[in-house]
Amino acid sequence: MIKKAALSFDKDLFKRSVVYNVKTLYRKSMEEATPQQIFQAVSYAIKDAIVDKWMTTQEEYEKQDPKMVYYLSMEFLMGRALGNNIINLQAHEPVKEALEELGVDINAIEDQEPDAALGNGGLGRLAACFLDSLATLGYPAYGCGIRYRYGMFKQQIRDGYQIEVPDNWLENGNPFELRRPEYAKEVKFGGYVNVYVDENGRSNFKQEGYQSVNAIPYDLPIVGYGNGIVNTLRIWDAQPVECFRLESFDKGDYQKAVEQENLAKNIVEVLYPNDNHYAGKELRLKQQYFFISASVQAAVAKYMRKHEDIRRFHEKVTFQLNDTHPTVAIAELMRILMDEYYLTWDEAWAVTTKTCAYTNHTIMSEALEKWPIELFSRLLPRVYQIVEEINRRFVKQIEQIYPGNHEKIRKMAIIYDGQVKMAHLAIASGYSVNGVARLHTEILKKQELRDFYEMMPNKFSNKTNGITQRRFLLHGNPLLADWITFHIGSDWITDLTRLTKLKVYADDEKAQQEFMNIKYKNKIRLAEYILEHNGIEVDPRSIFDVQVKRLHEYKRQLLNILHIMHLYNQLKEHPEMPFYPRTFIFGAKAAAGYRNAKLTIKLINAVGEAINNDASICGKIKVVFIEDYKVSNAEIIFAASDVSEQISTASKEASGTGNMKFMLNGAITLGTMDGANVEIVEEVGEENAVIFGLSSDEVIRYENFGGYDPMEIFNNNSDVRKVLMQLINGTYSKNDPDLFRPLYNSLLNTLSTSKADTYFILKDFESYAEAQKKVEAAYRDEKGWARSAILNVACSGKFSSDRTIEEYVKDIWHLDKVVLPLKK
Ligand code: 26M
Repeated sequence: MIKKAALSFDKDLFKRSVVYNVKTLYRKSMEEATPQQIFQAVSYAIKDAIVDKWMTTQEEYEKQDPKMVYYLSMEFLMGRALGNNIINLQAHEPVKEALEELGVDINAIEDQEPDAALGNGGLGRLAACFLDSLATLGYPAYGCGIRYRYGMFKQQIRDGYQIEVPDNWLENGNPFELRRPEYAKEVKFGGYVNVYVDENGRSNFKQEGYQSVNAIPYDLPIVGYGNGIVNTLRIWDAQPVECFRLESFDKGDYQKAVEQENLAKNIVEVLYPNDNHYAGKELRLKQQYFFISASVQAAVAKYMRKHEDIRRFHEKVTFQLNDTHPTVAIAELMRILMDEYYLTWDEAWAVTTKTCAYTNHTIMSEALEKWPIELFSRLLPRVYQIVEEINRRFVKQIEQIYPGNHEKIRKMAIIYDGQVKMAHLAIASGYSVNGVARLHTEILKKQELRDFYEMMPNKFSNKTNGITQRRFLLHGNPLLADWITFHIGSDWITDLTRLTKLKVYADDEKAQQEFMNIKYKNKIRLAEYILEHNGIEVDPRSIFDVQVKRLHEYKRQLLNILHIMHLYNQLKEHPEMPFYPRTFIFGAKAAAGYRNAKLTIKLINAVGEAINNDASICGKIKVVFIEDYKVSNAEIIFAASDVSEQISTASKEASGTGNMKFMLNGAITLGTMDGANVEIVEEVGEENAVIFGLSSDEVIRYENFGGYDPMEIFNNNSDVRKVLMQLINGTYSKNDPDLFRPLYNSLLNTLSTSKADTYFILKDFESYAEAQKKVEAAYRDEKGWARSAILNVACSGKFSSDRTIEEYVKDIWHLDKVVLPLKK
């Protein structure tokens, strides 16, 4: 089958372009060039193919003047660009052939690209999936973020411990980016606000005595799949503002110049590697205001190039706030409208409250952003004045609705107890609040944001997350993608619901065999990766049981590894017991300062070390910790997985998106009724997933009664007791028996300084172990398993980010699709 766009891709031109680029960039022939140099040359050749479409798209946006969404996010976890761009240009076949003819393997070239890891985990990757879907669906959109010099740290495992290594992703340059200094914006920090009354009697607010930096935009193309649309991800770099000539410095100027230079250097230096955890760092607030001020200024300037009346800004622009991190956009827009365009408060408010919409991604209370007033007002004096006024009016409104109810004000005020509460600001000032899975949204409405929901129910809606099938199936699992296309055609690439057509193959024995054979080949590919990176041999015929995600106590990697310790105990005690060989695979980065998370990584590696080298169990269990889990190796891992571990404490995982990527690749979910797992089970049927553990209602009920008593389980369950004792008797830490005591304490807390087992690991242990037995029994039934796996793929249609984006467009953004003119 020859694709339309493949015909329009000029293979010979591409080949000449690659050879030419190698020559002009490196003065080398193809034979002499290194793989990295060929990667650069190929990327520039692909960029050539993108640029025309990019210009046409942007010209068309100029002409048609459609409403645009600005997706404001501190994080965009893009992964690699080259392979994805080739796929979305529908040029994979010709490019692969062309490179073969040049004696080059396309996969080896793709492997040369460092991941663009400008994000931590779920929230950052969701932003990347959304950009792919927006472009593919033809919606006018900008992503706005920060061009961190260093992205998410590289993880090395040394002696079982995580070591963080700086991610110098720009070392060899970024061939796809475009520096655009002509659109630079100045961003001001600190100083004080003076009020001047002008000749019209108008008060003018001026920030003075400030420090400033220049924000320089770098644009990255976001290629839509096969539709000629190319949107823009704009990430901002910081440069010092040029002040005076050196010789004219007096003492004060010199001091200021040095400080401004440092400010510019520090601001975009590094991504904070915390996931679901707020630390209250001053530099983090600077990062937030830096990219928000630049982005809002740019959006307003762009609007004013074509329009007269700033009062109608919201008709052409909507800002989607990716969690509270960009929430300062609300006050910044108010500031620009009032101080620079002289709108009254009411006029500015009318615009702002129709422009900004907020997505909540977590109910973990430690993730809520609350800035100390002292810090906030010192750094952003004018913005703080505006937040104060928003708060004053909001509190007045609460008092009108709930007269005399101080409790409401205490719980809902934007400024309270010396803190600025960013979620409250976002909800009070935005026109939309959404959660990211049905259960999550219900918990927001009934628990966390209950008061806000009661006061303004119409703002709330659910938008269940999704993922892009272009990256996580078409690119990551080409064997399965081809098999699917062979059976049902290629429409699924842009309409994932078409996968339901695969249902008829679920009971077809030939299809089952083909499907499992593809899974087997993908398992060999992962086994090779593991052998190369870990030096561990794993059997691709064993069950690949996988938990890959950020390391966090609520995600309960500890439950998984405790259960592995238990299985190992059983195998040692009963060597003859029936046991289907299993490969347990982990991948996870821990925030650098998160002690229990880092200790869990050490535990996984210590248990792996012991089990993998114990000849007496004949290799029945293997435990592998994949170093540096990231988007590029994730694609290989999902494709090769049999079992998808989604075992968070019910109510804690807002949605999860890894769960969807596993499902799309035919893994069976072993999970709690949490986040989007609930909807996954609803789609595929509970007979095709394995569910265990407390429900979110049960968890919340326990929490409201101050927790539960894990000692009871310790006393009554000898399996649990044995495993827990192994944490503190040196079984996995011979030289330091106390090494894992903090993990033991987190579960039992004999010191009673804090609550014990707050994530219900022991409470759910038995249920989890039962569920794992069901997994084994199910896998032994080869046909039954193949059937379930195929049905998982067939029922995954709902979880495309294309569906999610269509819902945002219909309910929140109200955008129109852009149609490109036919090429002459
Ligand atoms: C906050 C302050 C300082 C430094 C970092 C942060 C921070 C960074 C990332 C806080 C939270 C961050 O991400 C939260 C996150 O990734 N949430 C996940 O969002 C996914 C997409 O909606 C969901 O699928 C996951 O369930 C949710 O955990």
